[in-house]
Amino acid sequence: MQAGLFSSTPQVFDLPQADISYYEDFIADEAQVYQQLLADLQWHQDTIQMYGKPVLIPRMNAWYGDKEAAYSYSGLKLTPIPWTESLLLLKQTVEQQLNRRFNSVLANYYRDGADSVAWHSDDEAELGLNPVIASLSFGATRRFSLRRKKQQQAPIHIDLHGGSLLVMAGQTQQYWHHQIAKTTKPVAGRINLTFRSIQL
Ligand SMILES: O=C(O)CCC(=O)C(=O)O
Repeated sequence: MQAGLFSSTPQVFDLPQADISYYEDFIADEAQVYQQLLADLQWHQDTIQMYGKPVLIPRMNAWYGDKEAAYSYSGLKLTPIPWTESLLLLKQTVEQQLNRRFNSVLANYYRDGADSVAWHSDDEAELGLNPVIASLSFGATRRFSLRRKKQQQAPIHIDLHGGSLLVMAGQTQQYWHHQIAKTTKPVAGRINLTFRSIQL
């Protein structure tokens, strides 16, 4: 696999207390990378407790990273699986572009439009106060929405294309929630990789 970089000029969103950049065409051979990640990663569907009852989350996950980089997510304690070659290559490509290091990645696989992630922020203590989250997308385009935690106004929508890189930095996680809503439109699979740096 080749993680070919072909665009390095981002679209920057002018939002209060948020720092969001979007590189629409970041990975050149995204369809090939999608197939490789789908085949290679150890996907599983987690269960969370909701109102005291176990509920399957509506997407598949896999957590990879350096061995020290343990992480809690929606009440789940995740121990990272060691990096695959293709994830390492993608990590290095993102690190070069952003000039910063990541020690883990949460992979999400949305099988169809019924898979989603509800409004949340990546504000777990392990990530530090103003984390940089670098999010690569592969496969079908899905709508990413952002909404302020307080002073709620209409959400901002960004359609994340296969091959794109979205970077959330600064105070974004403190002041904004994000989601991938379900859609009734027929939509193929999508894989998202959110590179993170767990504070050790
Ligand atoms: O799939 C996406 O683009 C968002 C994933 C996400 O919000 C997360 O992993 O925290």
